[in-house]
Amino acid sequence: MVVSVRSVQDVAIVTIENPPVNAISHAVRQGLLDAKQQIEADPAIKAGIIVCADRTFIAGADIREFNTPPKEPHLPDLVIALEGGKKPLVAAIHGTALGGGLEIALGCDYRIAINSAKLGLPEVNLGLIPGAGGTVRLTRLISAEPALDIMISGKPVSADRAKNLGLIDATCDDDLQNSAIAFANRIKDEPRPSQILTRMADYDRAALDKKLTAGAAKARGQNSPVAVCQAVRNAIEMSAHDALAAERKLFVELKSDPQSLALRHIFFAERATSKISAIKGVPAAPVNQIGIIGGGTMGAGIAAACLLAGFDVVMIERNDEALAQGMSRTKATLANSLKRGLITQAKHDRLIAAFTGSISYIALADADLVIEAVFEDMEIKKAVFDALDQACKADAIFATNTSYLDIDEIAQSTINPTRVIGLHFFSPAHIMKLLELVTTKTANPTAIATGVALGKRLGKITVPSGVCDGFIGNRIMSAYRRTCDYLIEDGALPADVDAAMRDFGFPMGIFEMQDLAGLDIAWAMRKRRAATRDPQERYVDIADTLCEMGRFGRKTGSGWYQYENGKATIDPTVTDLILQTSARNGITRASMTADEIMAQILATMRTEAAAILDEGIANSADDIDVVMVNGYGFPRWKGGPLFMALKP
Ligand code: 3H9
Repeated sequence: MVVSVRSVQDVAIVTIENPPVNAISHAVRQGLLDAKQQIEADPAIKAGIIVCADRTFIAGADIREFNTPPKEPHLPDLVIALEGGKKPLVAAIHGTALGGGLEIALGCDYRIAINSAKLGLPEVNLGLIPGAGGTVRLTRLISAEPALDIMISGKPVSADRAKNLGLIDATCDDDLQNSAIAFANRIKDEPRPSQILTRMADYDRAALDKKLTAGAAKARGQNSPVAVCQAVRNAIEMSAHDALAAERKLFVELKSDPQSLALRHIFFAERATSKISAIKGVPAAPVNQIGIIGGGTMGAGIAAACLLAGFDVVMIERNDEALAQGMSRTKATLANSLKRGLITQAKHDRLIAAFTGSISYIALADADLVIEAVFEDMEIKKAVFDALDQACKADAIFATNTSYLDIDEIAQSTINPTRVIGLHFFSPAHIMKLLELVTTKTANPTAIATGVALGKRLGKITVPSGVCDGFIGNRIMSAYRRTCDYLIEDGALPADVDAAMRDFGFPMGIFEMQDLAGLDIAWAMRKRRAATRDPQERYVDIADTLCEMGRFGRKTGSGWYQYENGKATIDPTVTDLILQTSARNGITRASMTADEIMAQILATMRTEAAAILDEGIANSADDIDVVMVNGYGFPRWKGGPLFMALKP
């Protein structure tokens, strides 16, 4: 029974138990409707409470059911049924009340939440809008502006904020169920509050209009934020009955919108990446202390990420000056988190106390896991791993953050290659969600399981990858960057390629991105590889020439573009260089449309992805989509290059 009813004197307690997150499946909808009817029919019952078992209140409609024909009772009708009747209902919220979960709570007369609870309508993240009256009830209950903020951001609010907004009526520290029973006993004989649909919280029309216009403009080609704006407008301009009908229509349309299909695909794909069959049932090694080798941008960022996740961290650098710089980079990140209110002063101080540094590897004697993030040079890395072999305990796990180097070779240089894995973070490491877990030929299941567990603790999406040049993400990016070099030699200009990518939905184009990251690192790598490059392979040397001119991107004021006060402009010098290069190589330049540019970029991504799958580097096409969406700016609402190919 996913929904059960028991009573404590004259209060009925309706418990939903549908693990893992009490999503509203057909059985839950039917169970709740039956429970409501039972409460109404039982003369001994004066009020009811809806509460959930396990870790959370209802996390929303069951997204998996969206791909099957809808079955009665439908959620909007259930909410209306809860709202009607003679006896008051109280929603008792812990964990998260999301989407349809919050809509059920809005169908109750009162909402009480435990202090740690979060409440939100995140449908926009799935390419949808709330479809069970949420747009209308939330807008009318807490006012249009905050309702719009909640729905358009998709971000949940804390119980405290929800109380201030009037979204919930009471909070409690713990013992939610007893607090809810006490609450129900207080209100059971009082007149029932008016239904939310009959109310209309005050709002400032001019401020709201500004927000609605800005919200729709920021959508960048996404349909659901625009639909949210429309639904909020409807909620204040139409009768409740009409606004509910209009919401339903928008929801049903969006459910079959390719953007929603893509976002739902990514939602499940992200949760599947770390379910690796080879480590099923294998426990992770316990990790308390993490060593970080190198305090550069990556090392310092990884240290901050580990501290924020509650680990003790020891940073190792080659001398006192480098150590001081590295540690202050990490501390600056923590200070920034404090400034932005993401952590409290007490937590900040705890993290600082958990952070130590040394110029001696001996300080790693107790480290359970060490992550190396030094300069990308095989010999330097091997020297680091040699030092780790000497200093660390026998069961410590070693990881390298290399982006390109052969981790099998690094592993083989150590005494025990089975404990070596790759943990490829993305910059800024404490923010970027993606983590590539590189599994070498020799890595043992415990080391891999520990990498997965670490990713989870850090709040990352961990995607396993085999060893190859660039692993999954950088390998695909190198391939399409090469294609973009061909495109500019064949007739496009960098600004054409960048505009095509931005129009497609990338936050920036490949040339803008190179200018931001700096052109010098890739140049150094190309020079290292020059000797082994296939002379038959087409090679475009425009980026090399830019570097020879000292144009390393934004940091030097010029690269593919010229920069003034941070603003990029097209530089005729670069345009001339491109035209001359085409002429020198006997290429007749031909203009290209944005669609043609994107078709070539996507085709390259797919060809490289197919090779990656063939070689067993990635476990699945979905994993590749997750990497491209979370690490390389591929628009989430298009689902990834492989999803697009399968479901255009
Ligand atoms: C909606 O409500 C529409 C309505 O307005 C109108 C309808 C008419 N359904 O994320 P986790 C699974 S739209 C089905 O790893 P966490 C998830 O796949 C919905 N399954 O845990 C995973 O399965 P598995 C609006 C769901 O603790 C497992 O639960 N709601 C759903 O890191 C654990 O998930 C949302 O968009 C679902 N709704 O985070 C909320 N949710 O174990 C979406 C989760 O097989 N959910 N699963 O891999 C979340 O944001 C997070 O899952 C949550 C927990 C914060 C709840």
